[in-house]
Formats: sequence, structure tokens, C-alpha cells
Amino acid sequence: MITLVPLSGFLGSGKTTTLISAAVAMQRTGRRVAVVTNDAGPAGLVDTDLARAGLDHVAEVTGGCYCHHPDELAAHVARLADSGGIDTVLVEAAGNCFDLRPALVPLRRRLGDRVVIAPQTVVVDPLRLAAFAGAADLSGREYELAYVFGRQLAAADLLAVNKTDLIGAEQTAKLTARLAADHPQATVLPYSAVSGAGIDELVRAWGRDVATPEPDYELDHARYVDAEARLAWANLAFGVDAVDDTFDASVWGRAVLRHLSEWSAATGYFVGHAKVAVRTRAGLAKLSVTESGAAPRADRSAARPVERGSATVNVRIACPPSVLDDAVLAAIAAADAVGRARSDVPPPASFRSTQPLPPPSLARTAGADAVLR
Ligand SMILES: Nc1nc2c(ncn2[C@@H]2O[C@H](COP(=O)(O)OP(=O)(O)OP(=O)(O)O)[C@@H](O)[C@H]2O)c(=O)[nH]1
Ligand SMILES: [Mg+2]
Repeated sequence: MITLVPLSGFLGSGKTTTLISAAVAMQRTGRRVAVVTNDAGPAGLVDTDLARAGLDHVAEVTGGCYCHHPDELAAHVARLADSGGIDTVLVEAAGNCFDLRPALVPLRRRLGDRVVIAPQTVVVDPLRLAAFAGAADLSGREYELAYVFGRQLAAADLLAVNKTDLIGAEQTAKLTARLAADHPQATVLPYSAVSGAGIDELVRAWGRDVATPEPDYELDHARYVDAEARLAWANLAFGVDAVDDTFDASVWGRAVLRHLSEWSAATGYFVGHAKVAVRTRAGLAKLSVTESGAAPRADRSAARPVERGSATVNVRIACPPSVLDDAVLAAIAAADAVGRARSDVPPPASFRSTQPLPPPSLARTAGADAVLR
């Protein structure tokens, strides 16, 4: 028997942080946990680097969302189930995925009642929710992406309200009540993946089997595809060497993200998530930015400066792909200058990512009215 936890939610909401924090909590109680990360782009994911720094069993499905590779996901989970060494798989969807359940149908068919499918958990960043709620009255880029965000909420069995450490108890209570009223199909659960508050409750909520019910929401598929196609995705992996004896991977990564954050604030481009990981002999440095103009947040630091490292840069910003290519190259050049480093960057090949057509049972078309509900 193996339990699969489908974890989705908008870019930067905290899915990977949640998955690591929950896996560590589960392992403490004797559970044997594996995680799977996913991306539309080629291999080389910051999330995989981060998860591998804290967990033993980490796999990635790349080159398209799970809906493109449902058999690959099913085969992977079946292998884990057959191995007998793993009892729980936490599956992270890409931040533009709106419903993971159709991709789980082959798995259910293959494993039958040997798999327990936990409630589809949609991780919500309260600050993003507030930004989109404001943007829904406008007609800018955020308005389009608010539709993606809103449909993700509508597809949730469990709305996991993360980052409550940033908003305090009173705001958390208000937000939880509002989401529960707006989304009666979902259980709403506040927590913080960083502080660990509420993680045990989240893990307990995953103990329920959801028999892939007929989803009860409407989707304007053309509008959804149009919205998510506004984002450009850049995935780069390359070596970084010190110009002098050593360089500080965190200083270098912070400089990459500061450049992108300031550039997006100046140009008005919406930031979904920009993240950098540098694997070094002294450990992993990892930083993120989830809002234009915001200061980068360091999630992990290497213990000391090093001679060289392997960098992974994943950026999702709403701009043309060629514009993102130039911005990412400029950010890396700026970081090399600040950090006294030399990056061996391959030519970037930013791309747009869209979901495939949903299966017929999900393809009910809605009017383009609801944004956040
Ligand atoms: N303050 C605070 N920050 C958090 C929390 N959870 C995640 N973050 C931060 O939010 C940023 C994004 O977190 P991720 O876990 O990478 O988000 P994600 O949803 O996996 O992002 P994508 O996979 O790119 O869509 C990181 O800098 C995290 O440290 C939280 O509970 N509190
Ligand atoms: Mg992630």
C-alpha cells in the first residue's frame, strides 16, 4: 500500500518547502517518504536540488507536466510501491498546473486499491491571493494570471494556506474563513512550511482517500491557456568558478535574483518565481524571489566560500521568452561582477508552457466571469 499526495498551487506558493517540511515530519514518525518534482522544461530543477539536499528519495519528471506524462508518473510510483521501501509519495505539480487528478487516472488503474490518493492539496500564498484579489479589478497582466490562480483554488480538495508566519493570527483567521466560504468543496487549513506550525495537521489531513471524484468546477480552457502562456520559463544549469581563490555562492545567487527583481519592477513584468541553487562542496546555497521588486530570500546557504559550484537558475516571469533570455544573461553577468565569479552559461532558451487539453469530463466551458471564485 502506498499513499500519494498531490500537491499543486501557484508559482512560488511554497509547494517544495511544504513537501520537504512535511516529509521530514513524516519521517520522524517512521513513515518512508519519496518526493517527485515536475517541470515543463528540461532537467535541471532548483526544486530537485533543494529536495535532494534534505531527503533521500527524490525523482523528477521533466519535459512537460504530469498530464503529458501520466504513464511515467504511474510507472515511477508503481516501482516505489513494489520496492516496499516507501509508503508515501509527495508529488509536486508545476505552478501553472491546475488539476493533478486527471494525471493520476492511469496510476489508479494500475495500482487499484494498493494506492491511497490523498486530497488534492493546493498551496496558497496569502500575499499572492491579496495581490490577485486587487488585480482582478484591473485589466493588466495580473488579471489574466489571476484566472489561473482562481481555477487552482476551485480544483482543491484541501486549501493549504501557507506562509501564515507573514500575516499573523488575526489575518490568518479572516482569510481561512473567507476561503472556506468561497470554496465549500475544500477543507481549509492554515500553516507555515517555514516555521512548521500546522504541518502535523496538514499531514493528518492527507490520511483520507479521495477516490478521484468527478471534479466540481468550471473551466474556460481557452482563457486558462491564454493566461498561462503569458509566462516565460527559463531553466539553466551551468558551472560557476571563482575569479580569485573562492567566491560566496549566496552572494552570487542573491545578485542574480536582485538584478531580476529590480529589472521586473522597472519594466512592470510580473514575477511568478525566480530561484537559484548553487551546489558546492560546502553545501547548497538556494534563494528565491516571488514578487517583482522584493528582496531575495535565502532558504539555504553554503557553509563557506568555494572555488567552484554548479548553478541551477529557474525563472518564471510574464514577458516574451527572448526578453527573459536577455534579462537572465544580464543578471548572471551582474552577479559574476559582484561575486567575483565566472559563469559558463549555455545559450538560454526560454519557453512558454501550456497545459494540454483536459479530458472530456473536465472540459465543461464556463463564461469568463469568475476570477477568484
Ligand atoms: N515566510 C515564509 N516563506 C515561505 C514559506 N513557505 C515557503 N516560503 C518561501 O517562498 C519561496 C518559494 O517557496 P517554494 O517552496 O520554492 O515554492 P513553490 O510553490 O515550490 O514554487 P514553484 O515550484 O516555483 O512553483 C521560498 O523562498 C520559500 O522559502 C512559509 O511558510 N513562510
Ligand atoms: Mg517548487
